[in-house]
Amino acid sequence: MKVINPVLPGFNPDPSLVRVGDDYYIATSTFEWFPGICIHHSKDLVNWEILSYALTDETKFDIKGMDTACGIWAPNLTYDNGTFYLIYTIVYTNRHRFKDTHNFMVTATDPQGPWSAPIPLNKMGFDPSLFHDPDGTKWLVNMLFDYRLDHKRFGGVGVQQYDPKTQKLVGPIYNVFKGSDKGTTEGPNIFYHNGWYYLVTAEGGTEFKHCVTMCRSRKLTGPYEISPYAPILTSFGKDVQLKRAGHGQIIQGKDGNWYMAHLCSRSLDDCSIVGRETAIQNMTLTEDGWFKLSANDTASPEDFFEVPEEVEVKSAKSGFTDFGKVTEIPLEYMTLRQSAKTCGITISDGKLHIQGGNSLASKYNQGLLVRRHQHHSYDFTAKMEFAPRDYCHMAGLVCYYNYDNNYYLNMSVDDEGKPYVMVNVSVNKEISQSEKVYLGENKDPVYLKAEVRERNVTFFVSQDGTSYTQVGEVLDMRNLSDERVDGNGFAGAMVGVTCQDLHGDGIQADFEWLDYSVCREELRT
Ligand code: 6LW
Repeated sequence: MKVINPVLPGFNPDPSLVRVGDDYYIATSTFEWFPGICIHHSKDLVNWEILSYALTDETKFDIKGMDTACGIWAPNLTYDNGTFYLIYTIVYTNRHRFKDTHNFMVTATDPQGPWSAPIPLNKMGFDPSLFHDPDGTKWLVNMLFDYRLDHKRFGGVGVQQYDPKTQKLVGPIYNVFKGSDKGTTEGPNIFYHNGWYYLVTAEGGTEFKHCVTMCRSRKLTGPYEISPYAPILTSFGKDVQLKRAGHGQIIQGKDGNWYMAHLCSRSLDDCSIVGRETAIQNMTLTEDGWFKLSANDTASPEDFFEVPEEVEVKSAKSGFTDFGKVTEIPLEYMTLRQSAKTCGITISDGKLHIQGGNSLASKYNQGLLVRRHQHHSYDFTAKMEFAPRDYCHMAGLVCYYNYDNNYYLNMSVDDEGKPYVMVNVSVNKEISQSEKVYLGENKDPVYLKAEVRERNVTFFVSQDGTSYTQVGEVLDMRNLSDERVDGNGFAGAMVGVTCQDLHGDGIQADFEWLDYSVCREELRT
């Protein structure tokens, strides 16, 4: 049966795929978004749903004030003898020549938690993973970052033993692989099969030269030889839909076949508006003990992969959220840097309530609740009740990449107290705003809509939910992509609702429902 890629559409980068019996799990990076580390679950590699987030407790996981694209980088989820091991990096600094990359481990007997308190590991680099050697020992594997200007910044792959009893790293650090000629060696993970230690790494950088390199050795600590098929996956120089393919993880499925999860980007004009997503490829173990793509000999990512069984493809979860019918914030929605509770985002009396927070330019106390932009064409609509008392009170619908890059259809009042909506545009350091569209007297509720159609997004307002008026001009969704934001772009466009209180006298916005409605041509089931 053919399965369409990506399996995890939208901002779901750096996949770590693990199989536990008949269950598959994928952990992905979340950066400054809260909660931390998204864990998807599937029974068949076909149907996936968000199972949980691993880092939900702000007392153990504090990313308040983090710069954009810092926070949680590539996680690694493994399982051994009844315990799930989740390793991750909190990147505190990623500026100029330095990266402050604190690696931690949490464990659980159930991927839905509770997860243990974080165990500090090291700070020598990012993309850590845990290797469970068949001999019973455990080893931390991570890329080694080198700030010295006369050394390669990506200094190779470090391997050091981890002692579960003392929860400490012990013994020497072996630099087992300095990288191929592709460079930028990261995302290292090791698995053992048939007498070989296989080392899989991401190389070429997560942009358009990204690739997956594979090595093997008879000894964990090397020496490793590079596969003759390397790179075993790359989009570079290929006419493929899945660009930026890299950061791979290979597992053996319950059907005995081999699969590789990897990140990719369905970019438009080389802009990854839907972020870096997760796809799966079929892998073949060759006669001479190497892994290569099953579908082609050019290491090109395929738009489809195969599973042996016919599986019923479940229809996607509805994008309509009626707050009269839910008591918890749906798992597809996220907040920034702090929990919904801390940000004053609650559900009661059949409505979502967002306390006014800081401006969208802030790294603190955001009253903002958004979900991943997972399709190139969809409508996002919000039914809002909001009674601003002055221009310092704003609330509405936002297409958000980070604090410098977002489009905000917001409602406020002018100095005569007349309510209006307009679109505030922030693209890196350029800011602008549309003309105001004044609302009639009966301003409660208002319906706010974003129509996203590939490269374009258009905003609308209605006071009856039927007839909509355009607000501002058509805007370019490509500006909300990894490639066009200043500095690091690692996340992906998000869409949702927000409220600001820049007066300090307390204001909230209430939402009866939110609707993320995918356009027909994008429907995949
Ligand atoms: C990830 C690393 C990377 O940890 O980007 O560019 C980081 N390479 O593999 C964030 O996705």
